[in-house]
Amino acid sequence: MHDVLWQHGARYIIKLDSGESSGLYYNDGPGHYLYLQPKRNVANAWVVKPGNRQIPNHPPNTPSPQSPHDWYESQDGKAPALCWNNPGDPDGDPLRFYAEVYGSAVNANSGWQNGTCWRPGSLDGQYYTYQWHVKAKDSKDAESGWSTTWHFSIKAPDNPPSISFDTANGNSFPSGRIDSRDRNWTFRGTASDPEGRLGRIEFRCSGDNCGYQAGHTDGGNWSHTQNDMAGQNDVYFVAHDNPKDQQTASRHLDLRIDLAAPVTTLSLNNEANPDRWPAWFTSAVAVRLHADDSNTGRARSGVSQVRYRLDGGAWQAQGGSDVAFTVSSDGTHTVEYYALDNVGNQESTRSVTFKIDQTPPSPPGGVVETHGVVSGQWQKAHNTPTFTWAASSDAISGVWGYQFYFGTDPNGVAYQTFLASDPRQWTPQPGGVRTGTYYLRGRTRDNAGNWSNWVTLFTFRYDGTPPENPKEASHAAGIANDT
Ligand SMILES: [Ca+2]
Ligand SMILES: [Ca+2]
Ligand SMILES: [Ca+2]
Ligand SMILES: [Ca+2]
Repeated sequence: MHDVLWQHGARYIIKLDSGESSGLYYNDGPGHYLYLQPKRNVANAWVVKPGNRQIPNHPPNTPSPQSPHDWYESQDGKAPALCWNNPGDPDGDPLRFYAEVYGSAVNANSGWQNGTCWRPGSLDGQYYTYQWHVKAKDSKDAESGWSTTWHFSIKAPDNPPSISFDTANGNSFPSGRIDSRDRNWTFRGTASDPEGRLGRIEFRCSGDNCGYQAGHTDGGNWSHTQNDMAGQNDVYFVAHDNPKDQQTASRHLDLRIDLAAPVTTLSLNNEANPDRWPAWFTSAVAVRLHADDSNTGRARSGVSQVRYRLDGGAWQAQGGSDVAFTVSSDGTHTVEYYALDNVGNQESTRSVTFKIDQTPPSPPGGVVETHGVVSGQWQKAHNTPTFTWAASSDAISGVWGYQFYFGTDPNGVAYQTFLASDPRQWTPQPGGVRTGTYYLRGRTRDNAGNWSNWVTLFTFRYDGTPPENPKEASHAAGIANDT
């Protein structure tokens, strides 16, 4: 009966037996039984605690290192975190772990801990090679064996170098940009390495034309000379260290080398094409100068000023790229001009000459009728007048020629043209004129195209009508008969 009860989970059972060897069974703890009268196959008395039957404990499985990998090297001067797996326990017991750095120049241990990582911070700054392993313990204090041994090293830290790019041809370029027309450049700066293992200083350049290297000095006070640079270039330097060849770049210089002078164009009265300028201007001339800067590659510094002078006078400087002025006096004029860009490139002096004549010539004068007819007097002897005149004068461009009118209109204009080189003689009506009053009028033109005003030069009067009475009659116009 008691066997059945026990096997079915009765918690406590006592049985008394009347046999020769009554005894007592009792449980005094997990896994331990006191058993009296063991030879008896029928116990006299028992005490049983079901579930407290002896269950053997198993030690944990042995953990394995996980990270960092074996023979890891720490570069920052500090110990790495050491990690391992949780290998589990055959009984499912919770585990704790004990890692240790051992057999090294300096040692350390984690103590028993729950986590599976441990950073041996006491090793920071101690630059040796170490070995480590780990073991586990279950909640019943059973321990695994030690894991395999892994290794790591803590290296002295190696920081990158530093570099400063201080000057370019002595200019500290606080804006990061230099405009210049210099082609040869010496760059200077300093560099250092925290570990004192500074390597080379490297010139870096990209752009229109980086020229060629003409000198280079590495070291804490480095320098670099580059010749025949041109255009826009991005310049900086890179410091290297040893042995890891860590690299640090300096600040950049936007170097713009403009070698091209501006080009200035001139217009007269808004006409820039000299082929369309007149030989002579007959009014004041508006002179305009406009300069455009030329570039070298992508470098164009811009026009700073235009300089000019008129007729050999004092040079004038005008900031910016435009100049305008008026020339109003007669004569031949010369404008010399050039422009400068912002880095001092100077255009070759250009020169333009033009002429102004806005003064009319003197009108025709000195008119003579070659038969002796007197201006304004009636006469009947000559009805085919021939006139001569004196040359007009023109102080500026010279006399080009004349125009004459001959007719009955006292205000008549535009009849016959004579060039200055033609004979100054005119017989306006070779067939003769009828009775009447005729006016010779004329004007003079100069080579610039200026005309004098029309003027009446001669009044020719002819009366070919016979008188009605030879003694008494008189001409209607009042001319006396010559008997
Ligand atoms: Ca266990
Ligand atoms: Ca270094
Ligand atoms: Ca330029
Ligand atoms: Ca003139």
